Amino acid sequence: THCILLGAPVDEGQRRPGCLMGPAAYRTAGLAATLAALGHSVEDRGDVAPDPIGQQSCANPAVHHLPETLAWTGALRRATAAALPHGMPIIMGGDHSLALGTLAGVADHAAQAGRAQFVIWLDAHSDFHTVASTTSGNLHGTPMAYASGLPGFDPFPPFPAPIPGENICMFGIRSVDPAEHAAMQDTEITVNDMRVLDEQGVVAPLRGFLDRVRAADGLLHVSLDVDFLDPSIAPAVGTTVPGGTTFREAHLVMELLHESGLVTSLDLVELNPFLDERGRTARLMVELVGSLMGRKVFDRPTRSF
Ligand code: DIR
Ligand code: MN
Ligand code: MN
Ligand code: MN
Repeated sequence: THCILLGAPVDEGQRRPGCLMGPAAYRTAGLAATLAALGHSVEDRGDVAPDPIGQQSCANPAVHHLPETLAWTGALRRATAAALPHGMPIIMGGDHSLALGTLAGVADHAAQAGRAQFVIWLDAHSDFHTVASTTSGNLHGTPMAYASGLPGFDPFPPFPAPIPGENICMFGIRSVDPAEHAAMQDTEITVNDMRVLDEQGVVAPLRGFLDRVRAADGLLHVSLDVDFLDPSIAPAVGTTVPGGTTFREAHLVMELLHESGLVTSLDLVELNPFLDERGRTARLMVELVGSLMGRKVFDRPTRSF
């Protein structure tokens, strides 16, 4: 695979400064070398620059950094869409508001290529607020609602081709606000919350979804939030939530995604290196990308789900 690294030093979607250091931490932790060692070609396109900051506003007084977020959204949308015809974009965040742009960029490419868009959202949070519904005002909590075409995103360009709920699968969920919960009731999104993973493990819930991606010959975007992981193994995130996935659960998700051969783009989000302990979270995230891109102890035949 030709891996295209895009730095997205986005910090404005939440309130704990430090996610802007994420791209540097991934480079320091050896992301490019890890991919190269697995036989991939790697192209680091550097950090994306946001568009000029405008003057947009919205009715919800809680919302902060709206013009900055719109500026990132436009630039990351174009950077993602531009990379996809040439390889697999790996977006090194940056907080999760960057997915407003990357999901829109994948949608642009999907429309161009005439293929359906699928998303696996690996996160403690559903990120299903709208600009109108968010009570924290942190726009990192909104990208899944944007990509689903919900109203309440007035200052944003309409999402190019809203993703049907059947094409979205969430994993690791354990923190959902009331407004998000209500909005998700009206969708067909598959929510594999931690209760589901406790009972069924990761293999069965993944299998059904990957079957659908393959049958549709879809593009599969993976969005990996650091807080998908348990805080005991991944402390470098502003919004830790106890009860997350273990080291092996997370690696197994990545290994199964690799064996599926279906993943076409990847976000790495919410790493806050200022909160890390001697780089351990950055290194774990790089190791997880290694598993997603083919590292294994013993070869197994490519799994057809
Ligand atoms: C909470 C926390 N639902 C909010 N969200 C996120 O602020 O909207 N933390 N995404 O990562
Ligand atoms: Mn998130
Ligand atoms: Mn999260
Ligand atoms: Mn967060």
